Amino acid sequence: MSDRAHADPATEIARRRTFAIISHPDAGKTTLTEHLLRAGGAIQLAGSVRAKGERRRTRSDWMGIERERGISVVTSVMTFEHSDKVFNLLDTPGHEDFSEDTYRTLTAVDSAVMVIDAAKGIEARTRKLFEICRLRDIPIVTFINKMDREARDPLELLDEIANTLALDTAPVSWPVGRAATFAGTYDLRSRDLHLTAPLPQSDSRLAELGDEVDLVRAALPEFDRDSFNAGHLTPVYFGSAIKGIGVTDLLDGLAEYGPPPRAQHADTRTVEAAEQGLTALVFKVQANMDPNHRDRIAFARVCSGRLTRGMRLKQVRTGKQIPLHAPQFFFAREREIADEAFAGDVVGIPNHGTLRIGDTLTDGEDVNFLGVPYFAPEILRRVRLDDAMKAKKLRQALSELAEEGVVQLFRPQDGTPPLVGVVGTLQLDVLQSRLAAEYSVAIGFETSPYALARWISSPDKAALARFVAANRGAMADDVDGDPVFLATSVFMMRRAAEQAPEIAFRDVKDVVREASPAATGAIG
Ligand SMILES: Nc1nc2c(ncn2[C@@H]2O[C@H](COP(=O)(O)OP(=O)(O)OP(=O)(O)O)[C@@H](O)[C@H]2O)c(=O)[nH]1
Ligand SMILES: [Mg+2]
Repeated sequence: MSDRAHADPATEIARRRTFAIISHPDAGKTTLTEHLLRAGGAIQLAGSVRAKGERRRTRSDWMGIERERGISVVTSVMTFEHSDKVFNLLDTPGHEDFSEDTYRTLTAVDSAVMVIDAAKGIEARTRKLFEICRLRDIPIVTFINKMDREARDPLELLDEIANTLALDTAPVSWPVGRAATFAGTYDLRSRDLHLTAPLPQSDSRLAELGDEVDLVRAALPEFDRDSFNAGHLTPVYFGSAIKGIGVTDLLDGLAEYGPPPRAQHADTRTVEAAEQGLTALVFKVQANMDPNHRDRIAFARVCSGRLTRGMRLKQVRTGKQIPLHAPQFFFAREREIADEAFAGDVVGIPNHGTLRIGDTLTDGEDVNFLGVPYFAPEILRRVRLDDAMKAKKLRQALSELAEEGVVQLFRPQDGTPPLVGVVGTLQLDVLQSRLAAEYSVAIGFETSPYALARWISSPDKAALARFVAANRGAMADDVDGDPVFLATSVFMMRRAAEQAPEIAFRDVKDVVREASPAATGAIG
């Protein structure tokens, strides 16, 4: 990321800003991402979402199905440098069917930008994502978007945030004009106007601004860094992502007070960002980003220490040594070799399936980061293969995509064809579309007799073995080989649980097997 030879780690860590953009679908996360990159000087011309048949596209929605449908399906990672800060930006999908991907991403960030559609206010997914951020002590910056359209009153929106989220709001900027006459923002701290074009002194928007600012100053708290870091207060920006208004305000704010890399919780201890030893957490895997080379990238957040190209890392789960030949910084689909990276950075590590979501990588220590969850699927389907000649290819493709977390895969122990499990049906569409596009395998889905899947475990290994033997026809292995019990109905699941009180049936699995129930339960 930088040319500085032998950069000082403390200085490097202090200039990292690693954040996710979160919200309800369609609030404008990808559009904001595009304009943040533009404001950061990272790209010349911002693309737009759903620019049909046009060459200029957004960077972060790069996958075929994302471009066809104009929605984000996976988190996109972008690392760029601006005003002496290194930003690692993660543009998450808003749709709840992809919430696992978003939740995993939230294990890798130090703050989040919550985007709100100014006409709609706090929507259901935004609220849920906010709650997850709060559980994880992730400070929130708010961007009220689409001010170029008919919007609700700004004070009313601030009220709604404060009331529904129990969060103090400190506006940092204020909108000048509204909807069609939205002309820019006023910086409440520096008192500078950031307008798209100069306004004459006599413009009524400036007079209104003066009155509103007096009111806002009297009624609302000023930005306070400690309250923000503690999660009690959110700084609020107004703007229009699509017009690039208010975006620089936000970027400057993140540079100024966005929290630098924080400590991360692990099973044996808390790992501080400033520690010398290298630790990193794999929170995302993405296959086939480059259609010409069937590659597979594990995205890891560096949690402490300095990562350098050529070093060997220990994969704590297996004890294996992983050579780091070509770590990469990503810019959506584009990439460059990372010679070194520091705490806060997100690096892509090409591999052939060795690295899994939830893996901890270190320079030797046996420590496992917590909090990368899998949720029990709501929907189970059997995969129907149209061309029997492709059975082997399908098997491999399903494993790869399941390791990536596109769907969950359950292989019944009685040898019947695999089941795929999803939280929402859009995941099935993504599976189908990616199997066709990336593996040339056409599939359909058939109903499965099973409705529920639960991970089972027990401290009493003999009891577990007895249960598995007695229920062989309803047992499956997940992608890690962990045992899963399948039931045809809630009633059947309950009955099985009553008859085997020594077995725990879980609907959340933390990738770290022995994580405490508290660590997994906090995510739901
Ligand atoms: N008028 C207006 N439209 C906007 C603005 N920002 C985004 N949009 C539009 O809103 C739609 C959704 O934008 P996206 O950026 O894809 O939203 P998203 O939050 O990334 O959506 P998901 O990733 O699918 O959750 C697109 O049609 C955008 O062009 C804005 O500031 N003003
Ligand atoms: Mg998006």
